[in-house]
Amino acid sequence: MIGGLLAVWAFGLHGAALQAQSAYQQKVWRYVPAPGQFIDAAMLAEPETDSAGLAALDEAAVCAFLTEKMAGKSNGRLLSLGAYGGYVVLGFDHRIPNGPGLDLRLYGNAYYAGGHGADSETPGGSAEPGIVYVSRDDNGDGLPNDTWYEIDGSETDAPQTVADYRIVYYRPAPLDADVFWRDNQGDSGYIYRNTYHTQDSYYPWWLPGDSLVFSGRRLPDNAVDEGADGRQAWFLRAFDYGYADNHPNDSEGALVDIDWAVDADGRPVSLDSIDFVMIRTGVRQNTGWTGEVSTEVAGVEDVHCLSAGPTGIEDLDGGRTAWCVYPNPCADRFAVEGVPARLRLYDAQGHCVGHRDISEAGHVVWEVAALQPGLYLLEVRNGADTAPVYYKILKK
Ligand SMILES: [Ca+2]
Ligand SMILES: [Ca+2]
Ligand SMILES: [Ca+2]
Repeated sequence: MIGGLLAVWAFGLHGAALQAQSAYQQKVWRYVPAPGQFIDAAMLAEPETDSAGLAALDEAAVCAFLTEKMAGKSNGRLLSLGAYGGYVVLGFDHRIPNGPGLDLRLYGNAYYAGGHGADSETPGGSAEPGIVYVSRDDNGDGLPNDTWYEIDGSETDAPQTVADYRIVYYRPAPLDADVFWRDNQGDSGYIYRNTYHTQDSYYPWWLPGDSLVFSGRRLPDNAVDEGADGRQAWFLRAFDYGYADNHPNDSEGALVDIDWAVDADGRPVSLDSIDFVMIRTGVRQNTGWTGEVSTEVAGVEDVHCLSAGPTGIEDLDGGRTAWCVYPNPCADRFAVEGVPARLRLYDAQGHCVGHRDISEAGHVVWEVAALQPGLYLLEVRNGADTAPVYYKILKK
């Protein structure tokens, strides 16, 4: 019933027309990968797309396709960002609060090798760290054209880190040649083709221009060849914290805190919420036959959204994603975002202690500082005839 209503109730929130709350990204705003072995038409278009269709691709078409695949999911598509610098920008259907503790879970394909788990001295196995940036739609136009703040990860000040790195990749001719690059540190080299990936080009051919320029922080090389007797055996160590595709998806290392955001001078900024997330391959390293280190992104999750996975908060919404209630537990206030609804708050004795409405604005902040600490039940009803859904609210 509610699902049916949601399908027809578009509502305005932060200037965008939305239908339901999702914990996961709803839009791929930008996808600008660097060259790499996984840059492949198979990632960007339906399999039946013919060569004329592939030739006609542009960034807008690619982003529309990826949005369709990735909206509302953490497993819709595994996007490779290519070698150093390649990036993706994701948007959401609601403003993500900087809640208590960690806020964003970053989905990639990192894993630990045997004996190299989170509690070991040397966590890692396959880690391809990507730098995370967050942004708020401060100018209110709904577009990711505002200031980006870097998440200050564990390697920001590492000795090998280069703060002002810049690299240029040149479109190869023919397109199936190795891709030449040159950086601002006096180095140059190639993204080499290998025998495992034989697609037409490793260069993102649909992007305009004869070269691609990326700049930002370059993280230390994290891959070590532990092979012997001429055999390569690459171990990609995980950095401590603060990066994408660095620790496995279900580990704490896959989470970051919006509190870690810093400005261009490295000073902490205080963001109470964000609207956009950007992830960029942070390592520029070639690992022999296994190719370049390239960050993968499958999704970003707002862990405070009650439609999210396990957060330690019981979701009595039955898995429906109509509303987002945060933070929970709360101290002075909580917010509810979602389709228009009638809200009632009940204490543990079943007494109604207040009511509110979510109007077309789609957002209500409920001050609860005066209430006794304890468990409350939030009733949410989005139509006179529909059954209410309930959220447990823990007031601290
Ligand atoms: Ca936080
Ligand atoms: Ca990876
Ligand atoms: Ca904006």
